Amino acid sequence: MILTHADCDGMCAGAIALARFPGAGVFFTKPVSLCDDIKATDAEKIIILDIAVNRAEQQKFMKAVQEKQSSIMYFDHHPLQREAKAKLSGMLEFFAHDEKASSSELVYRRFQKDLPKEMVWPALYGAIGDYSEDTDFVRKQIASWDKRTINFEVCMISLGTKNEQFSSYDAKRTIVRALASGKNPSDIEGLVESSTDAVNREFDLYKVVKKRARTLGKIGYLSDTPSFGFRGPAALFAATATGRPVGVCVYRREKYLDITIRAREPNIPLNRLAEQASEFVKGSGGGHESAAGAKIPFGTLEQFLKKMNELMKA
Ligand SMILES: [Mn+2]
Repeated sequence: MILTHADCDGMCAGAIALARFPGAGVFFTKPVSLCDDIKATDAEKIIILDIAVNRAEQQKFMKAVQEKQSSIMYFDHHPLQREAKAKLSGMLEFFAHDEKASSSELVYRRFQKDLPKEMVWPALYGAIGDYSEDTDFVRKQIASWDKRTINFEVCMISLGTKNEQFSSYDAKRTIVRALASGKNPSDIEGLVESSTDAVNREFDLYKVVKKRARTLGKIGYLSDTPSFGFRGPAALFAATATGRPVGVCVYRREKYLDITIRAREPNIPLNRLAEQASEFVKGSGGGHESAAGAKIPFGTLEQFLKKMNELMKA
């Protein structure tokens, strides 16, 4: 059984694992449901891909792994403390963790010798789709192919799945199976049209952000993001439209504010900002250095943004 993340890197990593174990089932999960899904999975071998283990869930995760009879392989690149990393290496059948590389790269490198060499394409798609292409592996591999073609195919996955037609787990499983069978993303019926549509909607979103974005210190922000599906670009556009280094977009959920954070400049550790600023307003947050998010209580946005500014000065 393959338990993977439903984003571009997760789908591509899933496809590579599926190509290696064609009989496997593919199940999409998230950090919050990973432990329960491990417990509920009845399989000889479980491969976990691209799912972070949040600090709060670590004990539970280790317990779930230890209690499971199945052999478990785990490939991930989300931030993890050194002690947890050492402990996990001791209890898993195989554990690959590298914050610099994508999960697709990590799983491809592990199974490479048992796969056709074209299976490196999904590894490249996953890496580029996850902004993790700055590795020796990707640089070396991409030199063997037409970079523009690879980038085109990445966009079919990352943009094509932004539309409703391809955003369900079932539709994403179809993509994983197609990639595992050696098809290209552009071979999948409807995916090219879906990507084109997503691009058009993204440009429309930019127009909205340009009109509505406000600023607080070094942050450009949009407090009423119209669609949750485009939150990464919306956050980035909020920075771009206001000429600020950091952009934030806020999406109103039923019980909390969903915050997405992006930056236009390098070396701003967004995950640290998200974690500390959200803790300050009794929320939670984290992510990658260049792409982070948080959940905060209603009415705390201004405090949250002020704290982020404060942390950036420090
Ligand atoms: Mn990933």
